Amino acid sequence: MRTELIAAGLLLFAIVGTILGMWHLESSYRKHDRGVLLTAEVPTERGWQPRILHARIGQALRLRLTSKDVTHGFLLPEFGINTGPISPGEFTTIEFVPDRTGTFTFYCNVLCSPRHGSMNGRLVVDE
Ligand SMILES: [Cu+2]
Repeated sequence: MRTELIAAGLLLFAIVGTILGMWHLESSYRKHDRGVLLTAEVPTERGWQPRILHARIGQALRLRLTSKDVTHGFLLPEFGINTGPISPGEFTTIEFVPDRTGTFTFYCNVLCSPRHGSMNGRLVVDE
């Protein structure tokens, strides 16, 4: 009887452990999914896609940046973010927590094309 109780206890422990493990794995996948993919192309093509980003004050914003054509760079001066060069096909991930609301302009800061000067977008941070 005592052996059966121990066996049942171990089985229950294994089942609960497996369920908790799967739940943890799934929630960590979800966390990695949270980022916004931001792609760069010279402005005669599409420029930044998306051109407008939305975030909430106090909540981490994760951006995965990549380029579809030539080397670009991402500069968001109000939050002190400068990725440096982003080569075509490579990914750079940045994460930061906006500490104020407003609309902020981000730029390409690598001379990428004759239309480089118009390659910008907006980050809108809401309450
Ligand atoms: Cu540029």
